[in-house]
Amino acid sequence: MASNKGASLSRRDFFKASGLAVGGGLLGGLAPSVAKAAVPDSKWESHFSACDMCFNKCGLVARVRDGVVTKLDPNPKFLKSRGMLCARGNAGIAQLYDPDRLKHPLIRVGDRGEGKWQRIPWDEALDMAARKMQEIRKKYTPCGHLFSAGADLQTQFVTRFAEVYGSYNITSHESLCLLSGTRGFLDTFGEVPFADVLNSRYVIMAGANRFEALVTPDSMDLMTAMKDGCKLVVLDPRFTKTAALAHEWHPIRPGTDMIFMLALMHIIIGEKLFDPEWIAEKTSGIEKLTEHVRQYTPQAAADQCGIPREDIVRIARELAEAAPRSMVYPGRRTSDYENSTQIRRSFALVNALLGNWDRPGGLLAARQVGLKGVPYDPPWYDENPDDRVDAHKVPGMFEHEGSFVITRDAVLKGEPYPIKGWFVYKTNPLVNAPNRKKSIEMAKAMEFMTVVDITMSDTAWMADLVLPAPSYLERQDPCSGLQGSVACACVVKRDPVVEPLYKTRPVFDILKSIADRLELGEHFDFSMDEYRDQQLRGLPDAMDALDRDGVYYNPSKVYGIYDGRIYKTTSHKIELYNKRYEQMGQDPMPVYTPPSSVPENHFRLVIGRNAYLTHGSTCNNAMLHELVPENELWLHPSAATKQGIDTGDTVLVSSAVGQGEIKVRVTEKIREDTVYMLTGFGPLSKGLSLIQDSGASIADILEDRFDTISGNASMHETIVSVTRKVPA
Ligand SMILES: Nc1nc2c(c(=O)[nH]1)N[C@H]1C(S)=C(S)[C@@H](COP(=O)(O)OP(=O)(O)OC[C@H]3O[C@@H](n4cnc5c(=O)[nH]c(N)nc54)[C@H](O)[C@@H]3O)O[C@H]1N2
Ligand SMILES: Nc1nc2c(c(=O)[nH]1)N[C@H]1C(S)=C(S)[C@@H](COP(=O)(O)OP(=O)(O)OC[C@H]3O[C@@H](n4cnc5c(=O)[nH]c(N)nc54)[C@H](O)[C@@H]3O)O[C@H]1N2
Ligand code: SF4
Ligand SMILES: [Mo]
Repeated sequence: MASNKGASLSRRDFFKASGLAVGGGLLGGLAPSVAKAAVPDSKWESHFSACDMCFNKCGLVARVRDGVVTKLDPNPKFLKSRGMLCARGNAGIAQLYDPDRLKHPLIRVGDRGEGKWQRIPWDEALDMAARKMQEIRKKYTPCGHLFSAGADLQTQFVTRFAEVYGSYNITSHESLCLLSGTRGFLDTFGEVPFADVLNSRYVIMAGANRFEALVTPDSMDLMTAMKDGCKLVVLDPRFTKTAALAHEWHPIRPGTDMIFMLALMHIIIGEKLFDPEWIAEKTSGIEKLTEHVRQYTPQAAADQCGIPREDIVRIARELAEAAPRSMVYPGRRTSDYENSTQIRRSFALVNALLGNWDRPGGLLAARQVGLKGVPYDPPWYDENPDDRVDAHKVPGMFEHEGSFVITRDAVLKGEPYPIKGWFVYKTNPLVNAPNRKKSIEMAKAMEFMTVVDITMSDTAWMADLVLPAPSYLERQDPCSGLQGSVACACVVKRDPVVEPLYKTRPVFDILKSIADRLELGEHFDFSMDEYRDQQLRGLPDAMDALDRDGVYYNPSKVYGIYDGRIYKTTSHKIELYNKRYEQMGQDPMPVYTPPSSVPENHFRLVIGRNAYLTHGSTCNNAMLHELVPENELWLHPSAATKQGIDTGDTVLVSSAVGQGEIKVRVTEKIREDTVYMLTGFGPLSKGLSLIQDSGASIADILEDRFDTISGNASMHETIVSVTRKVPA
């Protein structure tokens, strides 16, 4: 069945060739302690690690007494997070010692989703997972098995496993997060930029919330820059914490950011506020852009987005005056509209026009981190279909990320081919993908579903086999390269700071064991230490630095990376006009179409972050639960008065796909035509004890639309009605 196409060096040879012995234990020894505190009983230890309460991976020092983690402190040498550990980072202790953690492998014994489980030994669990994967591969081809993984240092092993098993069907959290933004910037600059917030003099932040949705170092750098005189202008239909600290807040009509950006360009070009030499040298398409933005007058934009014409003109002039130390902040999550790629491309174009690129205070090119990939040669499977199950539905999908919502539709239809197995690691689509009804049906369509998690998430709740993983404070991870604008291009590693509390297994160990059972063991024939040595093979000083400081910095170039270099675009320049889009039948420059209108007594439902929670994965954390015990629906006073709704009332929120009952918070912090609620509450799972019967699940209500270029989910396209529930 499988032939080793193109494999010239086996995995074992690869590690041998590099002079590394194979055969070390799966888990290496405990991290060397960084400092033994001078207390007489010497039972205190401090260990470096990297926070895993969100993707930022802030450097930390764990204070351990008698084998118990008592405190997590920021690592002062970790420049990317500017020596910060946020509320969630501090609450990592409550994740480690959470009584709701999974402690044994569990097999479903009742109906799917009924919650009847039986403990089974690890060997039996792994035998079963391997047997079922083999059955599915035989019956439906290797592509008949889907693999989904969230943001994590071990995610690369899920991808590696999926590929050697033979499936192209791999989805990540990214198609629920940022891929439309990635597309828009990539197709302008040829890469996805970082933002030099620290050195900026003027920042327009639209559709992002850096003082609650923490991204390091941008969140801290923005505060520092503002103290140094940087102006912050926020466009958000909600009065977020970022809006509260900004110089200006404009409650923009949702879905109209593109026309605002086009009007900025109208003024910048009309008033010749750009540097013609820079534009001529670095960009292509200025004539076409000039012609294109003529129609987008400040008045036309004001009529659409609700921001006064004079403000649009003034902001354009101020932004241009501060250029190139200014920016339209690129944002992070862009899973909002069906035309999000084009919306974000309009952000990219304003920056390109002003030359806010590759220079202090603007957008920055990627730096050299220096970490090496560890290559592998997956076998070839002749019986496989030609492509991913979600292929050819949108023109700009990322091959390696796919689209979760398109994949789910394909699974439900069984077209173009059936998918009957699902392996899920550290991601929770039953909470974080819109239209939960479909996710439930998707789980039900599976012949076998395995979930590797630390708690009984809603996704685990729907599985056949649930495998308990160690938390980040108990496990060894590969190294990871991180970038954060000027702050750093650095490498971190993670080692256990305490012995694992339960008989958990990291996903690396799980996949290695399954690979052995499927006679694919040669592709996992290495220990984590050996893997890390391979990653660090170009950085001879890195391991010492990691042991000494908890972080390794690559002193690479920050600015002027593109001096004398061509851009990775079709024209080899920054593309104001995108020829490839023209060839694909897409608009080569963003064309504004108004968002769907919101009927009377209806609202647009938007999503967004709270500084105390990470998506749906920390609502049940004991420390954070005290801060945010349930979710509420934000509703403007005028809308509330119309329907006789008060703060604390329970309402029914209904969309075209589902509904939920939730308490209301009447607040002026939101536009009259918009409502908002947090994700992660109203769980299906009975294994999350603190949030049982708390709040509603927004995944039940959100429609599952997607960006028509990238296939990224579009989660601000849902219109809802809100009606007061009369107490029985
Ligand atoms: N309604 C709504 N939907 C959203 C968003 C939103 O704001 N609102 N945001 C979107 C965005 S930007 C993103 S990135 C995605 C994120 O979506 P997900 O990738 O689903 O992110 P999390 O909710 O953090 O889920 C992580 C899962 O990993 C588990 N986990 C945590 N630590 C570990 C560990 O150490 N090991 C293992 N094995 N498991 C672990 C958690 O218990 C949880 O089940 O959601 C998207 N969807
Ligand atoms: N505390 C915390 N920090 C996090 C995370 C977390 O879960 N918790 N998650 C991390 C992840 S994975 C991500 S992707 C990032 C996300 O970082 P961001 O993208 O900055 O975060 P969001 O909270 O999604 O912010 C989107 C904002 O857009 C607003 N908005 C809605 N519609 C419109 C519109 O049409 N126009 C404009 N201008 N604004 C609109 C929303 O009200 C919201 O405040 O945060 C990261 N940091
Ligand atoms: S931002 Fe907070 S939760 Fe995220 S990695 Fe840093 S400390 Fe941890
Ligand atoms: Mo995200």
